[in-house]
Amino acid sequence: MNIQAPVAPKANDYKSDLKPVWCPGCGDYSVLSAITKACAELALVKEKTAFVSGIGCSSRIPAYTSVYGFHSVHGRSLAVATGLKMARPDLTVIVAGGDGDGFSIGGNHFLHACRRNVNLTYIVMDNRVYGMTKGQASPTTESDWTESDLTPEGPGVSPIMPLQLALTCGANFIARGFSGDPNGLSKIIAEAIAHPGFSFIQVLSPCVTFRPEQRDWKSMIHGGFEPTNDPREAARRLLDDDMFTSGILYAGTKASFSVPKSMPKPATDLAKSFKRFTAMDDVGEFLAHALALENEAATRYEELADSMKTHNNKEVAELFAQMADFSRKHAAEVAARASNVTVPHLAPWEFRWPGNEPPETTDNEASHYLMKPYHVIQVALRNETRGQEFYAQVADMTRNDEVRKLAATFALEEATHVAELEKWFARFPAPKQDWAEDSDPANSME
Ligand SMILES: Cc1ncc(C[n+]2csc(CCOP(=O)(O)OP(=O)(O)O)c2C)c(N)n1
Ligand code: SF4
Repeated sequence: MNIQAPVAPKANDYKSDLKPVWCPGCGDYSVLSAITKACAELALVKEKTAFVSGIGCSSRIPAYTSVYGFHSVHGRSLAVATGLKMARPDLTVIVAGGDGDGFSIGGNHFLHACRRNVNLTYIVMDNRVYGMTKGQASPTTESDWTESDLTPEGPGVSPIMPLQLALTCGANFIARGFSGDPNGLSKIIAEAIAHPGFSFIQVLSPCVTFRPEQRDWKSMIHGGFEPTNDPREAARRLLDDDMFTSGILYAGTKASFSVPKSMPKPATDLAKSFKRFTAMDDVGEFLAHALALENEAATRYEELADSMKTHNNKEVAELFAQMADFSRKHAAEVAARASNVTVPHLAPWEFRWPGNEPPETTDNEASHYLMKPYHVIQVALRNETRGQEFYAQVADMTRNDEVRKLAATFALEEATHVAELEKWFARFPAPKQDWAEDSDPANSME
């Protein structure tokens, strides 16, 4: 933990200038106040504090604070935070998100974060619903809640019990708080941050829009948990829990996880790693790479075509499907050349790409559901150029004449595709600057 400063900071020092876009009355406002108050109480150094979240209404919270923030991917906040803490053990890392983010799509990360016991503080703002996507049931929703059109007769399955899960999986600090008691909550949060290892706080934070009945939580919440460092005693207390008991349930004594000293360092010399990955002297191995390169490119284009179809972006879906066809044709041409060569079957880890994936595979972040045909051409152009560079490198480095000849031919073919694609820009001119603005977004909090 990083303690600062001769002048005692105030909660407001940890708030950003952004005005939260949560619905009026949403419990998350008070959670924000409790967190900033806890930061002030501990006098955390802002530059040494990082706040990581996933996706959801609650996951917007880092932007409303003035510490470093990372609004990451749905369900992946704990993975991001774990990586961050491992790389920068000097930082105080706080993680927050919703019950959907943390227990549904991110449920697996939650189990392993508890057992790994990295020194993080994880605050789940639990409203027993997916707020941001307009009110679907989450893993903590009551089995008989019938207000969602998706589950008109209720989810019909028992809600999970986050505190029980955290205890059995090995979290070192476990508590429950309530947004309606921001002072009590800020004390719990401060204790959690100061406690070593993985600290988990379930905060009951009403979604007044999709679960208006949760306004009654203020009359249902009650104290009762007293901290113990005995997991059996904590388990016994949970047997009597009605899901509204608040306080610190468990404060364990396990040491935090830290990176073993012998951990290998990531490669830093890219040029060296490129050489190691691409010097290919065997014709069969080279053709196995060429086939995989085209087939993987086609598969990713097909996935993108499907995804665009789902978003009703038909023109772009068709163009991606066309790109997939081209890649499949190229794969067939490579296969024809390989007909009298024994091409080994390589396991995924046996491929020697210069990066993590075949060079013509579209990056996941290159797509956007509102993208235009112009962007598809940009994406395809980048892929073909990378393919061309890959083949040119192989031709340059190999000691086998046949591989050199084939790789040079493929590089030339890729160059032809690049030239061809460049002409396509005339067919699909650049879109207006506001192409990414959605006139009918999935949910707007403003
Ligand atoms: C990979 C992925 N799947 C689904 C979504 C859609 N999505 C956005 S937020 C959300 C659930 C939010 O619920 P919760 O985590 O409980 O947070 P709340 O909005 O209630 O605060 C979902 C399913 C997404 N953004 N990304
Ligand atoms: S939808 Fe619910 S969780 Fe989201 S801001 Fe509104 S009240 Fe809060």
